[in-house]
Amino acid sequence: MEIQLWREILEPYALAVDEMLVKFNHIIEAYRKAGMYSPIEQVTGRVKTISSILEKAQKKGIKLEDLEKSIEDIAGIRIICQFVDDIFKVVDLIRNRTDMHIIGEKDYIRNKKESGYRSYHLIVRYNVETLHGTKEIHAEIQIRTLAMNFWATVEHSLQYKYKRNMPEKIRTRLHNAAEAIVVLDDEMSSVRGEIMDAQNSFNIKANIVSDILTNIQNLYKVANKNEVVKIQEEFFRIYETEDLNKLEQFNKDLDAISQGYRAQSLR
Ligand code: 0O2
Repeated sequence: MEIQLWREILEPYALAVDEMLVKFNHIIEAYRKAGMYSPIEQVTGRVKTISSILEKAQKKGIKLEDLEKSIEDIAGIRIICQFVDDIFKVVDLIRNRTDMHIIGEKDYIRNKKESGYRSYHLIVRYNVETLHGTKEIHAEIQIRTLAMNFWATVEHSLQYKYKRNMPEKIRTRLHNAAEAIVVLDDEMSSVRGEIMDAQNSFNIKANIVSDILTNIQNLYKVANKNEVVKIQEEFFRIYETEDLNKLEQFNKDLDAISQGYRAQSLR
């Protein structure tokens, strides 16, 4: 097949990956802006390379004309979570969306693969708008924890290095490492509450500080400079106490002062 034709075939998949990345990143941002813990830690995406598509087609005996129908991971999204529970939250989140329809599911978390690989896979139907109209494509979404991703990345590189001849010693080590990853994920889940509390208060504090700084910046335009400098000094003093409640109260007081100035300017 000509390179130009490949480009045309892959274009809608690239568009789908770009769009889905924007959507998943927006979910992360929305959670964080609301001062909430995001079940999605990070998201990446890729379009399968032509050589990788051809390799898979050859391995599975897929005809060239059936490529798009039979290879479901030409568009691939990888969602990384901190904890195993988050993976199932993300699956539900995707299940409830109207722009991605799940048509296939593989739970390699509860049923890990022979290799030790763990991850949750979804195949979704997704529509993209092209110059020639709406095109329905399939995309694979892999959802896994940071620890599972670490294992899969290392194992994938070793698979690539040894092709089908991975030495038994390395295979055994990878199996042992996969077991260790299960223990690590379990341990992290058991301290999840502690970790999430710390991360939540970090996000809440970041949002309050950002509000306070915007308020102070706006006050510079309307209030007496000396008064604003005093407010700023008071802010630094409270900030250093690391007391979230005091910071929250200070933010409310500052809102009231700002509203007062706004009311004055309308008179
Ligand atoms: P790439 O290079 O990541 O795109 P199968 O017939 O079982 O071999 P199938 O039917 O395509 O594969 O589906 P499966 O098993 O869900 O695998 C799809 C993708 O999951 C793979 O894509 C890998 O990305 C990942 N994966 C599956 N098994 C393993 C594994 O043992 N180790 C690692 N590191 N990744 C795995 P590709 O196209 O094989 O590879």
